[in-house]
Amino acid sequence: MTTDYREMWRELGIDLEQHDLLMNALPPVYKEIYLSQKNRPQGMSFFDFVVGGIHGIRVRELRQHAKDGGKVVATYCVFVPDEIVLAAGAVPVGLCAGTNFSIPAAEQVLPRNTCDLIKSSFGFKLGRTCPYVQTSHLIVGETTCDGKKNMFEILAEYQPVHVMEVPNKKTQASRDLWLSEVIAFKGVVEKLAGTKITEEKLAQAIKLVNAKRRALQRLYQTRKASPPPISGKDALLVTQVSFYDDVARDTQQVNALCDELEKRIANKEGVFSPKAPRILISGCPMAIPNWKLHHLLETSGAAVVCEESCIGTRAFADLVAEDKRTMDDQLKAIADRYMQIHCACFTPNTERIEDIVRLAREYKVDGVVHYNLLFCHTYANEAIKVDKALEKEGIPLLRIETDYGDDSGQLKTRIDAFLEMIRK
Ligand code: BJ8
Repeated sequence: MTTDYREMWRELGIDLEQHDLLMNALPPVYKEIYLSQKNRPQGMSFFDFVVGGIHGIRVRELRQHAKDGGKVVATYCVFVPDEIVLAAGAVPVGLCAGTNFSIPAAEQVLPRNTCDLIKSSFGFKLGRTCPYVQTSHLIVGETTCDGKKNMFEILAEYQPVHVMEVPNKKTQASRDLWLSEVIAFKGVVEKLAGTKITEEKLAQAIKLVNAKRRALQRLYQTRKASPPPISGKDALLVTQVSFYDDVARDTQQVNALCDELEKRIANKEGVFSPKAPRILISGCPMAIPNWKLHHLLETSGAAVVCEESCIGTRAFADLVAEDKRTMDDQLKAIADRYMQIHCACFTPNTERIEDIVRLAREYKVDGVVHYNLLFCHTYANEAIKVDKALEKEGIPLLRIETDYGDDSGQLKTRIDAFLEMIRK
C-alpha cells in the first residue's frame, strides 16, 4: 500500500498498532495463495489491486461519501436489500470477516463456542481494526442464526444497529412478514439518509444491482467449461470483493474479466488440466480472507468450479423483477427475490438441497465438499440431508468441519484421500 492512509485510520479511531500487525500479515499470505498461481487471467490484476489496498482505497471513497453528507450502511447477510440502500443515495458494504486475527478480541465478550464468522466480524468492531465498520453509520443485522441475532444485541451497545426479521419458514405468512420488514427497512434507510426513495431511484438501483448479479452469473457460467478458465480461488476472490467495492465499477471489472475468460474458453485455454477433479463447494459463506479450503483443494490437484454459498451462487442467482412501476410492486419484487435465498436457517429448506444437486450436474462435478464452520449448527444439521440427496444421486461428498485456525495438515490428508477416491 503506497499511499499513506494512517491519518484517515487515526481519524476513524482505528487501533493503529493492532492494525499494522494485520496489514503486515496479509501480503505474504496473498503472495503465497494468489500470486503463486500460474497462468492467471490478466483481469485479476484489478482484484489484486483492490486487495493490495484493502483498507485504503475503498475506505477513502466511503469516507469522502460520508464527508459529502452521504451514509454508509454495513451488512452481514445477503438478505439485506442493497437496492433500498442505494436508492436512498447511501452505500452498502459487507462486513463479514474471514480471519482469525480479530477472534481473540471477540472471545473477550462472546462465547468461544460461537462460529468464527461471527467472532471474526464482531472482533473487528471490538478491537477497532476494521475501517469499514468504523466508517459505517448503521449496521444492519438480521434474525438468521441464533449466534448472529444475539450478537447484534451486543453490537448495538457499540454502534447503531437495525435488525431485520428474516423468517424461518417459507409460508405465505412468513412472506408477508418479510415484505413488512422490507417496507420498514425502506423507512429506516430514508430516515438515516434524510431522503425519500422514489420509484425512479429504486428502479435505477434494482437495475444496478441486477447488472452486478448478471456479471457474476456470467463469471460462474465460464467455470462450467473444461478446462475451467479461472481458478476457484480467483473466482472466490471476485465474489468476495463484490461485497464492498463500488457496484458499477465492480460490474464493469467482472464483465471485463469475463470477456477474457470467454476468449480463453474459445481457445480451450484453462488453468488446470481437463483431468483435474471438478469440485462444488457448498455450505457456509467464506468471507475475505478465508481462502483455506480452495487453496488446499487446488494445490492438491482439484479444480473448484462452483460455490453454493452466500459468497457464491446464493448471492447472485436470482434477480429482482425490473418491470414494476409502483413502489408497492417494486418492494414486493424485492421481498420476493430475497426470499429465494435458501439459507440453512430456513425449515424446511429442500430448495437448497435441490440446488446443490442441480449445480453438481450443471457444473459436471466429480464431487461435492460440504464446508461447515465449527459451531454452525444450521448448516451442520442440513448437511445430513445434503449427504442423503447426494448419495441417492451417486455424487461423492466430503464433509469438512473447520474454523479459521490452521488445521491444514489434517484437512489435506482428508482432501487427498477424497480426491484419490473420486479419481478412480
Ligand atoms: S443468508 S448463510 S449470509 S445468515 S456460518 S453466522 S449461519 S453460525 S452466515 Fe449467512 Fe445470511 Fe444465511 Fe447467507 Fe450463523 Fe452459520 Fe455462522 Fe452463518
